[in-house]
Amino acid sequence: VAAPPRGCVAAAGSGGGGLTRGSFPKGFVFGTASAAYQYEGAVKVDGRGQTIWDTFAHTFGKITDFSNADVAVDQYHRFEEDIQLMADMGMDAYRFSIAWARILPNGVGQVNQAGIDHYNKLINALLAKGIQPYVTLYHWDLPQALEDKYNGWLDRQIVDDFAEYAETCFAAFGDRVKHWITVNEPHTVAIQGYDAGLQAPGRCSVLLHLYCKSGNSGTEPYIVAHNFILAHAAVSHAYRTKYKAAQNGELGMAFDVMWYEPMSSAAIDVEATKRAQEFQLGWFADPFFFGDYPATMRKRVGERLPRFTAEEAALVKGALDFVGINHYTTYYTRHNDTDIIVRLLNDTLADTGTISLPFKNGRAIGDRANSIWLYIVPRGMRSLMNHVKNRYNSPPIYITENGMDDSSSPFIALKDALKDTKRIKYHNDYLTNLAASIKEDGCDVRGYFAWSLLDNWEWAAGYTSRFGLYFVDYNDKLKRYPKSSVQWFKSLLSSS
Ligand code: PSG
Repeated sequence: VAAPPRGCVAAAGSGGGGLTRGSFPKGFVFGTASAAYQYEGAVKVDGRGQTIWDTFAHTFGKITDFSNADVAVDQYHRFEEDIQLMADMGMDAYRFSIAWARILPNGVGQVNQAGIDHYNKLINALLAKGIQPYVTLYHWDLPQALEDKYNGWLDRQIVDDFAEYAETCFAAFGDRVKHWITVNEPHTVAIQGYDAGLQAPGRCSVLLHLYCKSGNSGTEPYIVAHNFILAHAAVSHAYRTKYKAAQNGELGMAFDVMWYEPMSSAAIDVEATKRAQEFQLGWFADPFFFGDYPATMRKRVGERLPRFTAEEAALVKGALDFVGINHYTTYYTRHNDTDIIVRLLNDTLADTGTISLPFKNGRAIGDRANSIWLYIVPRGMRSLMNHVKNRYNSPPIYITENGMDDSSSPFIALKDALKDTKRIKYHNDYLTNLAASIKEDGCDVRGYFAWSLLDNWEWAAGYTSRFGLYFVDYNDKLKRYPKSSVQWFKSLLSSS
């Protein structure tokens, strides 16, 4: 790996707030984040079963650049080199996901020892460098066998099967893994996988979303959401009754949460803004803290919103040990009268009765990254932390993802791609707001994971988006090069 470029970046701490380790509480954890399907490659190696993302990526027309993640950034084979890259920055932790289909190629039943061996090696190599593993059990790569058998997350059977998989992981890795994230972004899966149909398994109402073969955008997102919540609760119960005494770890979920600001000061827009957040974070977090979905959701979704039995509610409530937050951006929200759209489209967005946009009076809310959805609004981080603190009575929080992407244009020279001053500013400004939420507002935030360690396969955007602190050269053997942000993190993490 080339030496970090010199002279193009100011040292950490020189950005506005003078950020140092000391800006955060003692023991605050810094790490980078990743996901199996976006990183590993080696999809046919060592007995790995097929997943719904293999299927989706290989379906013509689903991925922007017609790519797939068969090779990705080959972390399956290069994890030792990549762990050294983390160590070079002084990172305390690494968030990665386990591919369910490497552990149980058919989703349930026969355990694949080669898969267990792989993650043992990865975990041990991390610990040997003093890097703590934060392990996601489900980052979207469902074994295809379970999709084929009973439509995956649409069927209640998934709750038991996910628990079987999770327990296999606790038994194999729980002596060393103390932080588990059961599910990454259940909300994104519900919306993108079952309402818009833009991600695996690519289901949506056939009538108005012509590119889906089957689905129902008005019911299925709520059903899979319900099963995600029940699955976490089942796993949490199993962990607490069978593993916690010996392993003493913690279980959370990683929620995707944008911040919303009202489009105008009109009461109707302020109300809509609150509602948008209830349909996003509230949908998934309220059941864990209050035992049920937000009342607004019950009112607007009606009988399409599943119910928890008293027994289930008791199991769900209190089942989160920490709240994981994937936060990237902030939008403006206004009321949207959807009577007609509801009848026609009948999907979850229509249910919210809101519309959220990154513009107000033609002006963008902030600078844009490469992804069309990613606008840079650092103050949103602080507002969001305060929202979580106030609504849920100060739970422990980890920022399980935060970051921005650059474009992957082949016309950008390598040396220019490595000068990611915009990314440095992004992390500096979001972290400054995060530090203020802790020190000035009393939010209980325990750690921060930058998305992402390396450039990687960005789902439907394929390789067109570069979220990494390290650049990956897709034309030259996947060589890794530090961007300027690597030096910035290194300075921050070696400060006191
Ligand atoms: C998260 C949040 C938004 C869009 C996509 C994501 N948002 O606010 O509109 S996906 C999330 C995911 C990870 C991705 C990463 C960047 O967990 O796998 O690579 O963020 O999109």
